[in-house]
Amino acid sequence: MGERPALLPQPWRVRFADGTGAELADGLSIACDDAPGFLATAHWFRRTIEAATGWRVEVGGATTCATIELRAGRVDVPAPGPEGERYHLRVADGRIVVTAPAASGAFYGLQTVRQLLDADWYRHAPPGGRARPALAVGGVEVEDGPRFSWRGVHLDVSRHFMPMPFLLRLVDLAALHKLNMLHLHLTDDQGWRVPIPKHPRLTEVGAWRRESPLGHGRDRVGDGVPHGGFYTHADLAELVGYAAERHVTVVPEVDMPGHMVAAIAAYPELGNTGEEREVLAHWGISRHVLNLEEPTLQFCWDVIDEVADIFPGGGWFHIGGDECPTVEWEESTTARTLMAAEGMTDPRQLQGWFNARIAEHLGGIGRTVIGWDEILEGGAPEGSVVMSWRDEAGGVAAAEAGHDVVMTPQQWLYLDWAYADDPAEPLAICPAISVERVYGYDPVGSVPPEKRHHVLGAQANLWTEYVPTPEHAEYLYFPRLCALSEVVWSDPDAEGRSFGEFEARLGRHLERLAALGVNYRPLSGPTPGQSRVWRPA
Ligand code: TNX
Repeated sequence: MGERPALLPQPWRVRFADGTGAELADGLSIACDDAPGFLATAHWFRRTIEAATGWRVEVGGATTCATIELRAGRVDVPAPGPEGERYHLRVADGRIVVTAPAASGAFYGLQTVRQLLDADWYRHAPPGGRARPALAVGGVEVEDGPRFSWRGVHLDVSRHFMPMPFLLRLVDLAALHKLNMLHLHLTDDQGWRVPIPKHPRLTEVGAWRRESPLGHGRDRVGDGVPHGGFYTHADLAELVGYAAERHVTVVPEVDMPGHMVAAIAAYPELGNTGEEREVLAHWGISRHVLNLEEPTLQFCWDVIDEVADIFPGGGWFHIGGDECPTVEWEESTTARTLMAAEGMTDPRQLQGWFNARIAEHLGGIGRTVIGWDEILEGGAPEGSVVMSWRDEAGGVAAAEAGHDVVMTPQQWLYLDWAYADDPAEPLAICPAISVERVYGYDPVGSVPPEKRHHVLGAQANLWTEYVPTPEHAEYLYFPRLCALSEVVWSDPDAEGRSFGEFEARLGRHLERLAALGVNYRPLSGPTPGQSRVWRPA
């Protein structure tokens, strides 16, 4: 018997048995209960295994002679997250049986089965194209389920456009860590990435910028290289479908009323001055924001309708709301008139007014508003979900006020920060968040016990000002995302839980990421190629 498989995220209950539990071989069959989504999940697994082994795998209805069985059924485990995502897995007596109340649980059970196999089974073809030999799988029993319902990863595709294959790969990588939310930041000052047929200049003009900062943004040196891109509706529909097959919900964000310079560049009438502007070619917070006139609200509603159509998004719609300076409003007659008419005393209240109008529209199309914690300042719309990014205080205040909360505090979960305050790390927005720091984060730690039910979960965010390529995004995500998966999935009070124990498992889990060709940061630090600093061995 070799080493026990390193399961990650750590399941709530695991009992390894001695000896072989089952053997997988060519002609493997998967029997599947007739419950919603189970068959699709079985076929996802079949495709993965066929690609890695060169075997023929059959999927059929319930039978007694299949090696793998997917059964619909109740699972008892004290994990507080959604029951449907739980699973029970038993490898014994020549069979692998996954029982789950819903297809998402069956999917997670099968992700755990993959972790019982060799790391090489994460590859896309068997060695040399010859079918793999049979594989003995050790006996094991797992009872598992999530700690939180929101287990998120975020990607900013505005600051740097990320090609479709990377988005699909990110879904796969998230799902293998049992993460279930992909938050896409689709618009910002530096680029608009989703076509809106009623307003074609958003992508014709807004998707492209003249250049990007070279080196750190504060140095104000441009690289002279045009950058941009956008997804088509067919691309985004593919992403949504691909994600759904892997039980990942894609939540779209259209950031408003600040972070809108790309839209204002396309349509200057959306701004407060009517001046022509270019899509921003530097980073930071722009003072140029949307005006508060009715046609501009109508524009936002058009965008929301179109984006909501593409992304069912589990019913959520992220309206951004962060970093919106009020200087232009203070100088605008329309905004000042509005303040007077509404009896407002502070220009911050204008953003609350704007949010309320937007939330009313989203409510009308059956969507729940999510916003960054700044939306609390003008009075967050009732029923909105708050993403607490500046620190945890916004999340605590939101929970106190009865809002649901997703914790994404930058001091723990901003993966655009460097791993270490070390010149060998590649250029990053700032230092430093280690794998250990992410692992040590507790999403409810700062929330009073009687308000903790408002915490839906946590999410790691990747802003891409300093992330020009998918390879670099992978470097920043992994292995910190592995640590996040354990924060949002596993039992925080498990016996023997420690960073040392996690790190040992992580070391072996990285073999899986290596088989997938992920450009992760080794635990010992960046390779010379990753750090872009020559350090002779
Ligand atoms: C703040 S987090 C922002 C982003 C930047 C990020 C850089 C948030 C809601 N707004 O626009 O990209 O800092 O870390």
